[in-house]
Amino acid sequence: MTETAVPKSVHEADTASGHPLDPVSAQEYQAGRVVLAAAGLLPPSVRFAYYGLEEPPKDEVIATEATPPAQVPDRRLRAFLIDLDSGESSDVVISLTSQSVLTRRVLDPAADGQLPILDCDFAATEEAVRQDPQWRAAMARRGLTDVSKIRLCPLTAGSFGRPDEQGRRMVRVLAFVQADSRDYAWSHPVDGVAAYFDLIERRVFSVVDEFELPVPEESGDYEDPAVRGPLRTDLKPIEISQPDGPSFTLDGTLLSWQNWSMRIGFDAREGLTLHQISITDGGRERPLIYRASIPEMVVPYGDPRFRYWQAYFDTGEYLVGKWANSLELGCDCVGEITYLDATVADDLGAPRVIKNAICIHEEDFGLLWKHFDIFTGSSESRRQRRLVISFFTTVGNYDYGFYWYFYLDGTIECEIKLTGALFTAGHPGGDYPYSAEVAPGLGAPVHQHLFSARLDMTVDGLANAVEEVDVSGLPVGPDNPYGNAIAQQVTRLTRESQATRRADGSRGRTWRVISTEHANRYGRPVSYTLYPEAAPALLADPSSSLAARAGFAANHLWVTRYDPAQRYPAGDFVNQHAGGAGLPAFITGDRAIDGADIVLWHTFGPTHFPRPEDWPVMPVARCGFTLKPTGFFSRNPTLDIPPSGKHC
Ligand SMILES: [Cu+2]
Repeated sequence: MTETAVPKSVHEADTASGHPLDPVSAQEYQAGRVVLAAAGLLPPSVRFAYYGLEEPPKDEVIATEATPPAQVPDRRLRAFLIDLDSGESSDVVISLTSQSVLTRRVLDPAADGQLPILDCDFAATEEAVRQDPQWRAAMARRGLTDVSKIRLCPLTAGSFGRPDEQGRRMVRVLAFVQADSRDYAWSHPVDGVAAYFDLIERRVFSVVDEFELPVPEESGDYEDPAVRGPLRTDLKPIEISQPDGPSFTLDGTLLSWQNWSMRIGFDAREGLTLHQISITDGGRERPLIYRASIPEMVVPYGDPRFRYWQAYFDTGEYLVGKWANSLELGCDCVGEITYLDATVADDLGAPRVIKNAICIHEEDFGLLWKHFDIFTGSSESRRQRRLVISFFTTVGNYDYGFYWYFYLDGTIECEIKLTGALFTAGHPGGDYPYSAEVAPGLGAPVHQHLFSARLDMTVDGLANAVEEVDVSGLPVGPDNPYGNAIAQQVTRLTRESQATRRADGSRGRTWRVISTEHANRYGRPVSYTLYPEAAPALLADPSSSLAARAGFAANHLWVTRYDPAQRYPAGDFVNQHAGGAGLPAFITGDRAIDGADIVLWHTFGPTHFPRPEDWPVMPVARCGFTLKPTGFFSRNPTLDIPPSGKHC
């Protein structure tokens, strides 16, 4: 334990500031249940596959703030309800203000897709599959007769247009051996056999048994001294202390730090959401991003054998926010930490508080700037620091940390930390191209982690536009006789169809979000630039089911005109959706985006060929993107940062 401060856990009562974008409180979830029950929508067989805030449209929120106390927007909740007996799935929006059901749409699962996986689907699947005679026979053929030692993963099924799967709410189930309650099951995959399970009929309707590979035996239990060896004893403590406390303030959900200001939100589906991010400059509050979140991610696997269907939309199918961890001071976070609890709903729509779900703190981040001047002899340096807002979630085998960083110089970064257990398979030996051998006979198939950031930009107001900026060397010519010229090529993206772009590291490609109303003192539009990492986009063949379902991941950049209904890049109902929803559908109207209220959607993330060093637990891998002010300020905005010590 290296922390010196006592954690401050901010509880729900403290955060209920009455702002229209505040997360749903426990009382509100309960009040919403009363409205739904009164409407006859909650018979005992109904479960909540999602339950959260239906945010008011942007113009209503802005109007409320412009002339308080103008009419406060209607407080609305959205619920995805599924009847476990009939399978009937519905999307319901209710008003807490008027205590009424506003809209209710019953889904046609064959066309609309299925609602997300429920908490109860995990236990129900394991229990039922273990009883299935055909699956048991497949296990017995592999010498696995004690089914109590087999753990099962209910995995989202995708959509392959098969008649026996059409409209059926289902999961595909892979098995792992767990010899005792401490055994690390991911070490022991049972490959070649999958149970296809109907979640409504609660039965296995098909067992696929394609091949046999020995179940790998080597233990991966990294907590076992026999596996990890003795712990090191030569790491001296590092202590982080802020004797005067942190430099930020939290007023309800309003977070202020240095010149930054934003509201903190949390949603069962998206996890952390940031709202109304602005920066004060010369006494003037300048809006930057109305809403920032990571509303989708997909993890498609690249092994074409019987696990070809493996692709998890952790956000749209499993709801990453719902699986948020309770963070521990001194372990997950060190230093002067402020925690916020998150309140989500369980399968019954009852509130469940995740203690310490959101972590807020400041970090020293090395040098901000430094110069020794050879003419004056002056030597000055300043320390950079950043405000960190984060949460961590565990979806099945993987653990993901979502981090937003705000820097003194106006830079914003989003970073995802990927860690946890690789999803494993048997390894057939030899140079099998689609999987790495990470322990004897244990394979870790290649996969991608593709995240989609939704950035509802408001750079100095609602009227924004996007320019693609490439850089290249110019050929020798009359204006470039020595061939040293380097220039930017700037392309204005004026329509949605034109703004479906790929990153290009060879051209240093960036995207600049400019204000079409405000210029800087050089007469050029004020702007913020998105710096992508330029890793591969979706690698699945364009004709594949996956390419249709994860259409958003085909491009690194999309720009759409703001529409409050367009929130999820793979569509509202991702689970078993046949494809085409989300961003590809959003842009079919090919709206004009020049000088409009626009939303940027950015796809990023690693293509992961696992290494032996990623096993048995993976050191954190990182991915993300950066937003930097580009002529947003007139000069370096940090000249007023004081030296950090008297001797500096
Ligand atoms: Cu990975």
